Amino acid sequence: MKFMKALLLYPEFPVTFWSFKYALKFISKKSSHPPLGLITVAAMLPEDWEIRLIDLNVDSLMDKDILWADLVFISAMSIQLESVKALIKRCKSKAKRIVAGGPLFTEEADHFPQVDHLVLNEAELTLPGFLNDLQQGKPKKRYSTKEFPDIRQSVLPAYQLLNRKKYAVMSLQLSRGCPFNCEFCEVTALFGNKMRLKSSDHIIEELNSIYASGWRGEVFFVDDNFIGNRKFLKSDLLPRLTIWMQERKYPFKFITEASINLSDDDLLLDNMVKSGFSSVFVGIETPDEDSLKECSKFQNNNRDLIESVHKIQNKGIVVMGGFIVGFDNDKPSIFQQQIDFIQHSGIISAMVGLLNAPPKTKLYNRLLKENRIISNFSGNNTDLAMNFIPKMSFEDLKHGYQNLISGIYSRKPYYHRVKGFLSRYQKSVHFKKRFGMSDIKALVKSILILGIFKKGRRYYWKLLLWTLFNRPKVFSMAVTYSIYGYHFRKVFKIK
Ligand code: B12
Ligand code: SF4
Repeated sequence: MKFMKALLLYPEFPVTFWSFKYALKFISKKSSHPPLGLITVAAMLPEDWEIRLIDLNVDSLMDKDILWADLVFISAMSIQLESVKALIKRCKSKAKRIVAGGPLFTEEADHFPQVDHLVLNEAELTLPGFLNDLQQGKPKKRYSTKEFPDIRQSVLPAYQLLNRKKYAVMSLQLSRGCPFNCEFCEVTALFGNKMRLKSSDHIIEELNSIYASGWRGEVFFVDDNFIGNRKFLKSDLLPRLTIWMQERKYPFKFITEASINLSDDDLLLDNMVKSGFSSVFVGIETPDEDSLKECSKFQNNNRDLIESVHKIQNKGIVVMGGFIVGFDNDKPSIFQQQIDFIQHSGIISAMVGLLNAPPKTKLYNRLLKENRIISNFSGNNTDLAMNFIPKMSFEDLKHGYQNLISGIYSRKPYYHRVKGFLSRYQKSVHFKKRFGMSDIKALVKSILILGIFKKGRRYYWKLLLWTLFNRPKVFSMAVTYSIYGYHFRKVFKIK
């Protein structure tokens, strides 16, 4: 293969709920997660190519980097669109050839005429064709597939390219796809319904690589639904993970995403705790049974959702939750119902968004037939925008949404929720790490910013003092959640 200099670019994220931008500065990090898709692509490029990775969320891109490259590779999700457009313009002004892939381009390929090569869907299937044609000197404009690759054959991501000290969390992936069919969800459109998993050996190899890179701390299994194959987890992966973690004295804290039926399986929960899982993101969406039926979220129907959340929390796993308003079945009472639910559940990081219809989803197709789609999908569900006409008036929805946000993120209800959660939360015995230097720095910064300079100091001090005297084992969590609260208030512009 002809020698090439490949510049891999990850566009900047705007400030959003998940960017954790305002929280990261307390721990001197630049970005929460590394670009796993891009380092996976990097590992699939010919060995003799020279590769440079610039994640614009953690490093600056210089003109000399662009001039250096023969080929520029861009990976992005929809929310990075503004930065993508700027990058394309910049690279094109220097006459560079661009190769693009990832969810944004896969879903909206026709919107990027300036990209020379759209290598869509999962790179395991489409990238080899592009590289082959490039070698022959006749690369095409578009490479796509309707197939889903067997990810047991996936390469080990090129973790060594990352500037790892700048990230708060490291990522790896066990599976792609989800067996459920929620109407609004892009995951099944992008990755299918059939769970495709790597082997335990594969995962251990990836963990070894992350460990060898010197990483310690939080590691995110970026699966859409980690528990899509529970039998494999219980009989194979989790026992192996437990041994691996025990041998190294629990160097990582695992985080993942899972459906609520996790709470139905005690053995699975116990195994997850033993193998080092500390938090899980769960799509709760809504406490309204009719709206759950409307979006085909049947796994959430007919259950006491609060009890399910508490069950997971009581095992020692923190629950983060996704919530949506704007379903056709939503009544004016939904906003207060969501507030009550979130406050009682003790879910601190509650991602509440307005319903949007990403292209290629079942929801998008239904709304298109009903002539209700009105604009492009921005990828951001907290920017007070919807890309379709809702049943409730948009003004009422917007107003209700704003009340909902202030009902859970204003200082009083927020600190109240944190205290309620910490008063009953039992931290897993496996994580013995006490306050380290970085925790001390975060504490000092939080004292300066939240305890001295900012409004609402009394809430901060009340929580810290209460925790210190009543629940000292979770004191670091009280500090962390105070910092998160600051981020959430800034993102939602709560004074
Ligand atoms: C981990 C994750 C996150 C993490 C970290 C994100 C990050 N920096 O990487 C967090 C929690 C922060 C997050 C947040 C959000 N996320 Co997210 N996230 C994921 C998740 C679960 C895994 C991503 C991942 O690492 N996958 C593993 C890698 C290997 O896969 P990949 O990136 O897709 O790459 C493959 C291909 O796409 C392709 N490819 C990728 N890039 C390139 C580049 C080139 C050149 C080529 C050739 C190929 C190629 O090849 C790779 C190998 O097959 C995906 C779902 C999923 N299964 O992918 C959603 C997903 C990417 N997220 C999504 C969304 C919507 C969001 C949010 C907007 C949610 C919200 N409402 O706030 C936010 C926005 C982020 C922000 N900062 O504000 C959507 C994106 C849809 C879209 N059209 O863009 C996805 C697809 C989930 C979904 N709902 O369908 N997310
Ligand atoms: S459970 Fe989650 S990932 Fe699976 S289809 Fe529903 S929203 Fe998508």
